[in-house]
Amino acid sequence: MRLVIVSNRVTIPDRHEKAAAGGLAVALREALEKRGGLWFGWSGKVSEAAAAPSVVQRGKVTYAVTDLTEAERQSYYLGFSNRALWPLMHYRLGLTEFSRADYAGYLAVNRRFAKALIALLQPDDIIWIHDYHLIPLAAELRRRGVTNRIGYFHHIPWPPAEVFGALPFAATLASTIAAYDLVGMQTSIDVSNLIGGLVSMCGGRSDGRKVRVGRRETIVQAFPIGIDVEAFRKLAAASVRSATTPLKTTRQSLGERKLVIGVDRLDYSKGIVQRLEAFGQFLRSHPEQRGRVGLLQIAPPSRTDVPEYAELDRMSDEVAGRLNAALGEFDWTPIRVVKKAYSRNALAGFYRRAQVGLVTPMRDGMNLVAKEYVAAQDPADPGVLVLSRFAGAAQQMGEALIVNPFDSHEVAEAIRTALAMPKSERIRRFERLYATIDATDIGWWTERYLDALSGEDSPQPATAAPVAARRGRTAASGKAKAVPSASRSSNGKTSPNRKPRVAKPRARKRAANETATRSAPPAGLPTPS
Ligand code: ADQ
Repeated sequence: MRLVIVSNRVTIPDRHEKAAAGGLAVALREALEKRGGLWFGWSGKVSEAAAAPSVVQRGKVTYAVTDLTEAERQSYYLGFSNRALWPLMHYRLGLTEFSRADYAGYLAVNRRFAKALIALLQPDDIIWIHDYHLIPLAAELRRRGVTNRIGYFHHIPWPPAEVFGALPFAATLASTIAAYDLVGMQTSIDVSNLIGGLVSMCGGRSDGRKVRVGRRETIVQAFPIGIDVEAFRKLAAASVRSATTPLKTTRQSLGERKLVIGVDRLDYSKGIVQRLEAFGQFLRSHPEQRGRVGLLQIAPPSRTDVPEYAELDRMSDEVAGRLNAALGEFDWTPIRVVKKAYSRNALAGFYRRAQVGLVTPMRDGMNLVAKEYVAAQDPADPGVLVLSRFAGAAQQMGEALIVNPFDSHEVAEAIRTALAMPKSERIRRFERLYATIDATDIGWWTERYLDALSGEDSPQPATAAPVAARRGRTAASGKAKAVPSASRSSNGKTSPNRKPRVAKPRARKRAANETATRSAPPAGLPTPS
């Protein structure tokens, strides 16, 4: 069975490239290489006329990419996807801008993608479509007679029907979800919101896992996305030894000062401005900390063509400047905002150096930075994760300090608690967090989703134990993995004096599942915002 992946943007690796930057891109490419497959989507380029896709072969993977016209980029991508769906899905009705012309452009691009894709499909392909740009794609494929198994994964939150229903044509768009065989969401909250919407807006019927709209039945299930934990752990451990990574330079420039780190695309959903304000609040409430700790906020600009993003860029500069002027000293700048992208190596080194990882989105599907921060820690002296309760990751990562990002005092106090936390407690929290993210890493996620899509998975409720737990092994590797613990030294090697802890896979998976569901409100209840 060939795997066909469809995503809004597709980057064709150049021939000499060793590894792509993002964990998701790497994981999807690996899944394709294993089975042999096709990756279809937008090239990221704009051209005058919508031409047939160009097809490039790299090993066992065929890349088929198509350009957009400028009108399509404006309506489908910048307009409906990023000015209507993105804010709406992040519960930001005030920022949601709907235009019928943009919606028509969104549907037209999905139609065009469907037509182009059909020409490339084989009868036994399984098709995996990614994210909100392409919600109606399966319906367009079905309309043209495609009967293959088609799955969808929604990377961002899905809001309750009261919010989603504000979108004109909400029911029409939501009902196109029924064209999929399997819909993957990040959390059980997203699952119950989507099912609730399909029932209340589209007349669907559901048992909480399957939903029937019209004549089609779709499974909606939570698959919390993970990262390549082992690779990230190795990168971070290597950064300690390397003389050239930014970690060394950061150490020199910070001296003994503690570091709080934030890493995000510059996006209003990430709560960057609110985070800067909370750090200012922390310094005002705890003046003894001034000069002893700094915040490094790494935030490369994204979607700069959308006005709300340009405004955020300006605001973050303004707030950091104001706080630095009010609280800084001649030899200490409290907040550094760096607006550029870094390599995975460099990021891993920054995370490792930081005593506090500050991940405080106002709303986020999952948030991979929270997982990367934990993966990068020194098991013998780990930092503390402060995590927004509105990140999907909070459903799994209950040992972080969970905060409400709308309350700057609460975030400020969590920073204080994290900085003062005794080592034994930091280690205890780290070990549980690491075990969770390791048990549900990116390999586990890809395998579990594809098993479910290809029908090799047995039925389970939306918040059920990970498949691998029931198989009694880790899905990613098929065998038990050692959890780094305090018995490992900072270079990642096992200390001869203490035995490494090897988590029992069953227990680890159970722990992962317990933390995955602990902080979730009962199914059907909207999350507070
Ligand atoms: P994003 O909104 O992009 O993803 P996130 O999950 O945090 O958010 O992933 C961002 C990625 O970009 C991380 O891997 C991070 O390391 C990287 N990154 C951020 N700043 C960087 C910098 N300055 N330099 C280099 N790399 C940087 C969407 C959803 C999320 C969901 C993911 C995956 O919004 O909720 O977790 O998809 O499903």
